Amino acid sequence: MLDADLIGCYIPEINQGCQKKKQDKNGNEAKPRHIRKIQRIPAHAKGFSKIVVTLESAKVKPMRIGIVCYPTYGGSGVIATELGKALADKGHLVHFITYQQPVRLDHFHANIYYHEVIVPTYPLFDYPPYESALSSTLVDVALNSHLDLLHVHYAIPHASTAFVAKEILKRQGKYLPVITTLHGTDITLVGRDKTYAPVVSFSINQSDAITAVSRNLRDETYRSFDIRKDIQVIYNFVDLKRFRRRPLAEFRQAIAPNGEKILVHVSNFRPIKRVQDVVHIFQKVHESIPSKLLLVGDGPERPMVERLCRELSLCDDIRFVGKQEQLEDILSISDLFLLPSEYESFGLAALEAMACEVPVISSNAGGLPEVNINAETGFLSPVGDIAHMAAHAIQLLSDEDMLQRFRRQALKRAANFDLEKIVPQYEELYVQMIQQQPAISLPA
Ligand code: GMT
Repeated sequence: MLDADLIGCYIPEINQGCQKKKQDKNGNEAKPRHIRKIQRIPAHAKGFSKIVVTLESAKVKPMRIGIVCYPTYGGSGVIATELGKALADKGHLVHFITYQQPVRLDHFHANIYYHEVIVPTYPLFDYPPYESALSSTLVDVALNSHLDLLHVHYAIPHASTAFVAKEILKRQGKYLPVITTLHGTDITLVGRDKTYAPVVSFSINQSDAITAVSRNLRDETYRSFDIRKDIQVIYNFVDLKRFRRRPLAEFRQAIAPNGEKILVHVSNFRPIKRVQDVVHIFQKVHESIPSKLLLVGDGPERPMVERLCRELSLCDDIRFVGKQEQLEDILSISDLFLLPSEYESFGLAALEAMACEVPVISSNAGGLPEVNINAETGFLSPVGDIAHMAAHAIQLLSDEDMLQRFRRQALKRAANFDLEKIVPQYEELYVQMIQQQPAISLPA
């Protein structure tokens, strides 16, 4: 195992202190060597990932990347964390700057650093100033870890805190390009609220690059705000090596002992997810097909959903399994994924299901039609049309040939969003941002 602090010595372009400048035979400074590719050796148990350095050349030079995100179970935090891990695997140095360790950041990785944002309290503060603490931490990390760029996920309040940090750094002679990724409710729900809108609009416009996770979200952003910059669509991604269907017969037997079909829903149980619709759809399916429903996740709607299960006398066939790390195992035993959301900018949960060969019954809201293809990888219905969704679920579950075909098609579709295809799009954007770095003149 390499010492985390020494890793830069193995990547000459990163740690100048460990590198002797090389000269060619004419005495000119030699171009930097191609970086040595870092490979990750799978750890045999949860814990440490080993890092080895090989001499294979890679196309992109290593960068020092700061990532800001919500560290909780939300989709934006998941994408930000998985992106950081994938970038670290490719040899970049990744610095997470968050108020708590991101949930999917569960392994040691020599190229990953974690900086906790501490928000000191004071009797005067009814509302501790998190944004100021974050901006100050960003300045500190950018200077001391020599960040090349900052990538913030979810506009509120990350885009404005990044802007403040960038302005402070500029006055200290450091240029820090800021990339803002819009994820969904930061635009469509919270961002539009007039309490936040002017700041959201201003700070998005101040970002050096803006990305949105679907065409729908990009268009919604242009509709809602006066954005005078290009918004690049970079879709959500899935790690197909991790999210793949595995034969877990014993697990399946434990959940569905009599060969019942298994339906699944994964979310943070917020009203926008319409989890009560999930239960109503299941009720109709259950009336004609022996079936079980797994509800994965937790959130504010859960008490109402539990009450509904009791009212409909479905408690024996619906299991609340809470927040789960091994999502791929649950998806591996599932036959159908339900996502009747009021809005989804993309629907990462649906993509992860499709990668595990689980067809999706979803609403047609937001960016869902960009992921779930109607009558191919599942079915789309208008928001709230429980009868339509249930009818399609019954149709699929009662036709084994059709179900198998949809499963193959779901996997094929998910492959378009493989991590290996999407992560390089972020890398290319980073390179562009670093290359367009303007000269900074210090204030007199
Ligand atoms: O709102 C949520 O459900 C969580 C939210 C987030 O930002 O944490 O998820 C959003 O971002 C995901 C990753 O980009 C998308 O896949 C989800 O569709 C999106 N959720 C909504 O738009 C409601």
